Amino acid sequence: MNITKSISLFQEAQTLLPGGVDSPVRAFRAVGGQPLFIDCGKGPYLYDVDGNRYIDYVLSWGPLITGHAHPSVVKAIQEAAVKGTSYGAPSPLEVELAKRVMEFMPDIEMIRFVNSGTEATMSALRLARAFTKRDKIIKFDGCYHGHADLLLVQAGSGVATLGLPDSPGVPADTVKDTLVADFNSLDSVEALFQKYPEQIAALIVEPVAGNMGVVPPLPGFLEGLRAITAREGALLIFDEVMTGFRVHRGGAQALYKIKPDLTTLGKVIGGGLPVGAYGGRKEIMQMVAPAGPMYQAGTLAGNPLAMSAGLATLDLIRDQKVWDEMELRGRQLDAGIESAAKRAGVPIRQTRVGTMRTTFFSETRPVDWNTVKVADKAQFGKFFQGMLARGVYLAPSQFEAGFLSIVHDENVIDETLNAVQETFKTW
Ligand code: KE4
Repeated sequence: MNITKSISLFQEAQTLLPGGVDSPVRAFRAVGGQPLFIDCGKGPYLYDVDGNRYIDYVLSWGPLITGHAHPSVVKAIQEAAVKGTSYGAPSPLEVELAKRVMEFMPDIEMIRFVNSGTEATMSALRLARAFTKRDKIIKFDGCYHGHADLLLVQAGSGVATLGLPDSPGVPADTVKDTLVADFNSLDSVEALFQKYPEQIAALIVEPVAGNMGVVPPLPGFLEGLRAITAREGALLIFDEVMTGFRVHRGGAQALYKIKPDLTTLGKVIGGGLPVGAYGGRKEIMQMVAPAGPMYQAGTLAGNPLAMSAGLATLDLIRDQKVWDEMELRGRQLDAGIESAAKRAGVPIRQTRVGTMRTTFFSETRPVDWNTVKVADKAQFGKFFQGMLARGVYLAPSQFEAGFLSIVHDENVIDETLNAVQETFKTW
C-alpha cells in the first residue's frame, strides 16, 4: 500500500504538533508503524491522503454511529451553519436535543451540554462534591474518564489505592482524594467505603468499560454499585460518554436497568462534532449555576452545529430495527473472527456489548485491568498491521474499543472477515 503522502505529512506534523497528533492514541505508538493522514470519510470508509480506502472500526472513537458524512447529518450541519455557527445565547436546538436525549434516557431529568467528555466528567464530579459536601471520589483501575487532573490516576496495585499522579503536571494534592478500585470487584469498593466513611462524594464508572478494551460488568456488579452508593450517601455516576447510544439505544442504564444519580455523555450525541453533557436527578442538577452555586461554563456549549448534528444522529438511531441489525452484524463479526483465529491456532478472547467490541490476544477472560493487561500486545500489533494492509482500520491499541455503525452492512462485514482470514493465514 502506497502511503508516501502520509509519511511526509507525519514528518512535518511532528515538527508542529507534539508527537505529530492532537490526541496521543492516534500516533500508532502501541502498534508500531506510522499513522495515516485522512483525506475524507464516507459511510463505513476512511480514505487516506494517498487514496487508500479502509473499512473504519474506530469511527472517531465512537461518535460516528451513522458512519462518516451521513447525508442527513451533513444536511443538518449545513442548514445550521448558514444560520450562524454560534450564538453565545440560548437556542431552541439545545431544548430540542435535551428532550431527545431524555426520550432515550428518561432517568436524566435535567442536562447541561458542554464541549467534550472530559468537561462532562470533570463537571459531574465537581457537582457531586458540591451536592454531598464530601471530597473523595472513586474511579476504577483501567477506566478512563477524560484528562481532567483529578481523574488522571493510575491505581497502584491494590484494591484500595490512594491515587498517585499518572501524568507529570498533576500535583499529588490534586489526586489525594481520588481513590481507585478494581473493576468488577465490589469488595474493593466496600473496602474504600469502610476506610473512608461519609467522605466519598461519588463513584464514577464506565458501566461497560471501554478504555481497557471492552470489559463488560459481571452479573450483579452494577447492581452492587447502586446499592453500596445509595447506602453510603454517595452519588453513582455512569460515565456513558462511550456506552451511551452504543451498548443499547438507551445506553447502559437501559441495558442493565440501573438508575444512576448522574450520567455523563459525549461522542454520539454530537454526531462527530465537539460535544459532552452531564445530567441526572433534578435536585442535583439544580445546583449548577446559574440555577445554583456550582460553577461551570463554556463558550461554545450547546452550539447550534453540534446540537443539529446530534439531533440528526439520534433521529437515525431511534428505531429499534437499526439496533437489531447492528446486533446481527456484531454477531457475524464475532463468529467470523472466532473461527479464523481457531483455524490459525491463535488464542483470543472477544468481548462485545452492542456496537462496541474488542478482540483480546489472550487466553485470560478479561474482567478487570489485571486480567486485560496480560494480553499479547505484539500479537495484537501484528493483527492490526495485517488488517490495515488489507484495508481494515482497527483501533490502534489493544486497550481500545472498536465500533460498528448503521452503515456497516453485511457486505462490509464479509469484506472485513475476508481480511481477517487472510491476516490469520500469515500467522
Ligand atoms: P473526550 O474529552 O475525549 O471527548 O471524552 C473523554 C472520555 C470520557 N469518558 C469516556 C468513557 C471516554 O471513553 C472518553 C474518551 N474516549 C477516548 C477513547 N478511548 C477518546 C479518544 C482519544 O482520547 O483520542
